Amino acid sequence: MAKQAFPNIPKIQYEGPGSRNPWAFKHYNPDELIEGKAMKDHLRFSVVYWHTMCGSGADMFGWGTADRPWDRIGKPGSVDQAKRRVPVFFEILEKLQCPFYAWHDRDLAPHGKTLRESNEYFDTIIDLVKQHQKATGTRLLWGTAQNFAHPRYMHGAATSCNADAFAFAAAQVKKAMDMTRELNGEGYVFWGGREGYTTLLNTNLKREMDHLGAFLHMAVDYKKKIGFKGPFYIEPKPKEPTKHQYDSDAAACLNFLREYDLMEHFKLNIETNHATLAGHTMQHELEVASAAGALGSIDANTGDLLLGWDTDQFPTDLYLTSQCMLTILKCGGFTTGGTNFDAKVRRESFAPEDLFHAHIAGMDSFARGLKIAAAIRKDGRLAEFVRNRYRSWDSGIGARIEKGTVGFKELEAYALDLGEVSSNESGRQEYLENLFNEFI
Ligand code: XUL
Ligand code: CO
Repeated sequence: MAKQAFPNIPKIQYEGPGSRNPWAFKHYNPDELIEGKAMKDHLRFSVVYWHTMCGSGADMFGWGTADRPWDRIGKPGSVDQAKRRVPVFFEILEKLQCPFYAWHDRDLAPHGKTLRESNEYFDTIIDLVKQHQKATGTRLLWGTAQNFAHPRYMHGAATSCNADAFAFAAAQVKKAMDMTRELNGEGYVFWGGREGYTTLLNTNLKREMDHLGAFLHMAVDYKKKIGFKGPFYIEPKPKEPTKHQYDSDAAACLNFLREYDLMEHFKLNIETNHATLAGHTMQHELEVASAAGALGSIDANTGDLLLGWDTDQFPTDLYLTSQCMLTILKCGGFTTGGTNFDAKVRRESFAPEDLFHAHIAGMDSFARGLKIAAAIRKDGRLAEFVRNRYRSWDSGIGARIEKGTVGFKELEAYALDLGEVSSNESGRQEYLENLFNEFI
């Protein structure tokens, strides 16, 4: 395939930490073994189509700034423009040595005037994407339907007060699932951008949540019908665009899935900026998902804590990436999921090559995070500290509580003879923070 969008950018190769070449990885060495597994299989990097190909740099106060030479010709929002973007995207994937990517239906192909027309546009671009997947050996990490941008979803999609909007959203998800299967996608994501409310004065919360539950059950039924084997993921986010989203954080999603008997069909796709909007750290959200056996995939980005909205920045903080990788390694690593850069270059980083700088930075930061996390695990002091901290549960009264062989009556008798709880030890937070720093 013709590769002309970035003629001056070579395939990005690993050159090691001493390299000063901006077009090289300093830490991401795809085949290097970490804990006996290649880095590329640990990290399973993925580029998103929406920010990378469709991001214009516009914000609520200003127009787009992004310079994208391949978008300069032809009509904006046309199928021709959508076609021109496909080879550019796959050139980026290949040059970054990025094995996966992700899309929304409507960022690959434009909205048509009718659903039929939209589906035709989508089919056309999927055909092209399929050829490029084959030619480059890249794979689809997940597909999803964009059920939040169009005015028809002003009141929500699956949770709209208008049943026609629900039906339209169902038709869109059905088609997006068909196309995900067509491209051998590894998974399928649900992010409920408009599934929530802005005021409770006009909202029947229970009815909306019931509708969302019914919608997801229909998706499960359809998945079985078409024989799609990959997992479904829910992506928690508390707000923006809505004031409150029903999938607000990992715990709320897990509760929703249990309440509507959907737990076995879904895992979570955890995004850093969404975690911080929910008032949590990314590691908290990962630990919550992991504890429920539901950690599926991550949207790797970061927010700006001073701004407080979903800035979707590329993740370059080594504490963040090390903490993520520590939890991910602890729970056995990704299976179908991956490290998906749901991130966009800054409005000021408008040049085409910034797309490469940004992804190289994210990939190197996660590669370092992986190496740091593996070194902390090999050292063993952190895990040993935590294990030791809970040793009172390994024998004696602790073991009996965990086994469920004692109740309040027995515990009262035990406590009456105890005198006082005199065995507490320091939690040593500062010591552990410094220990973590040894590896950064
Ligand atoms: C929005 C967001 C979405 C989902 C997919 O904040 O993260 O792009 O990842 O719909
Ligand atoms: Co996301």
